[in-house]
Amino acid sequence: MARVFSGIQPSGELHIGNYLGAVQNWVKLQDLHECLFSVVDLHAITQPYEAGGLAQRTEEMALSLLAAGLDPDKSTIFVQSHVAEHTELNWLLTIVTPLGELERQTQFKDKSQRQESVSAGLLNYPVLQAADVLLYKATLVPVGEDQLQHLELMREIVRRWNARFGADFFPEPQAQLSTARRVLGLDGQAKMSKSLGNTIGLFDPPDSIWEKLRPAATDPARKTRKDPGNPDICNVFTIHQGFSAPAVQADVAHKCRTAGWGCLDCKRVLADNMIAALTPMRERAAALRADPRRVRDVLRAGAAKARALARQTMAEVRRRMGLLPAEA
Ligand code: AQP
Repeated sequence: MARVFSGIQPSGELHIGNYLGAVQNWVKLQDLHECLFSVVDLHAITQPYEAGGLAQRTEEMALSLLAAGLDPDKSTIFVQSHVAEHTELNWLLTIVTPLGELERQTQFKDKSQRQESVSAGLLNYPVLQAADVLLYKATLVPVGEDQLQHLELMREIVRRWNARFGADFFPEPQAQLSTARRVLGLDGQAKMSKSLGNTIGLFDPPDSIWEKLRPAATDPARKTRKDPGNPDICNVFTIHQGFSAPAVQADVAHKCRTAGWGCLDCKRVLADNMIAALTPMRERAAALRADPRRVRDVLRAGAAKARALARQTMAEVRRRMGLLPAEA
């Protein structure tokens, strides 16, 4: 049994890109491994944000994860800032992190281009991510494709830290990708992203799902109904792979390649399958909203469990790095 860690930022509503790229996989992994999942609020504040709404967004993200199928009896679910050791380990890992590697990260370059003033926090984002995973000595990190470069850097940080302070103390974590590793936004341009507003929310009602899906970009080479399409480069097909049964996917791919139907026909089938999968989640979210104490209890218990593990790791990290113990 591996130990699994992954996180999600409370930077907006949970969308189908997050779900297909990561959360759907988390739900499966909790039956196979020891899992910790965190709402990473300290990551979310590396982008411009409104302090007034952060606490509510954090709670809403936790609620969304429960509605999507995370089970607190199987997984440890908690808020990153409730376990102070994340920031402590973050600082200690910066010592072995090469500045050049941080500046080379694609996500840093992309996100810093969208901001007028770029903070050191945004540059440091992958080091905090390394701290998240290493604090629990997790070996498996289920993420979308956009996080692979950060995972590579995390492994480099492990190698450097281990070489200097203790051979094999931290395991090298492995990324685990889902089948829908990169869901594009509905415009077919950038990746589907909370902050870009190109999403379908996990709890969108049926008419809104159809409204958003109907004009969504497909294979650009398919200009008319008679042109055959290529499902391998069609974002709508990527979404089919997350919501439609294998036999339906095969049928959809065949009809696309042979121009057996139009993109709108394909989207109707997808909308039906999405609505069938998402309706129970929307209903669970509504039930949780009616009982806010439930989410808070889950987060309190999750933080207590995570803190106990984090403290063990930090005691050893401090010792290996030569810090004077507080009680000495
Ligand atoms: N479009 C996507 N396709 C596949 N996987 C995705 N993920 C995010 N977008 C896609 C995966 O979802 C997990 C949680 O992501 P996150 O909230 O930590 O940060 P993110 O990747 O930056 O997500 P967003 O939606 O793009 O948020 P903002 O706009 O705030 O930056 C990760 O495992 C991610 O790979």
